[in-house]
Amino acid sequence: RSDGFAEKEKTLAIIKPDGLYDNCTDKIKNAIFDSGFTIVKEMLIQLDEEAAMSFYAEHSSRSFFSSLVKYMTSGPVLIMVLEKENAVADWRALIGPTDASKAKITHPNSIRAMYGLDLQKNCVHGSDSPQSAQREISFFFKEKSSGSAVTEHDEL
Ligand code: RTP
Ligand code: MG
Repeated sequence: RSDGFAEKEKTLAIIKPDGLYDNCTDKIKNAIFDSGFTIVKEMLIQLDEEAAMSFYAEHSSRSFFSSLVKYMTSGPVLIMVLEKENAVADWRALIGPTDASKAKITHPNSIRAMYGLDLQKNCVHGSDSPQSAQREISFFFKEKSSGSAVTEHDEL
């Protein structure tokens, strides 16, 4: 754009059960704000098996799928919509590689390195493309009239 206003983009972030359980929420949120994101929506929920399976449907044939569903339903998760210019790629860069134990060596300042544990318990999720971001945001924040994949929730 020539008028000096950058186009904003939205992405979906989740603080996973291990991130909430270990009280890393405030530190993760500080990293989010320090990197220039705005949290435009936020919702604390307990995923049921059906919602977790549906959210991660792309991985349904993978060997780790049932373990992933068990992990994501093991406690509450904090769903957030983040907004800034280049939000999708920038959030992925900030969280670091999937395997938190490797991230501790290769990307020590990333969120997964600092607050995650291993390949599964990596404390946060980030949409992997603008298309995924759109799909994932509407998965959790559909208009009430059309019904959401997640029915009961309290918006914070
Ligand atoms: P996410 O979708 O949660 O942001 O993570 P990601 O893109 O970095 O990684 P992805 O391949 O989409 O995997 C989704 C989540 O599944 C768990 N996982 N376990 N081999 C394993 O045991 C394994 N691989 C992946 C992780 O929790 C990962 O974030
Ligand atoms: Mg992924």
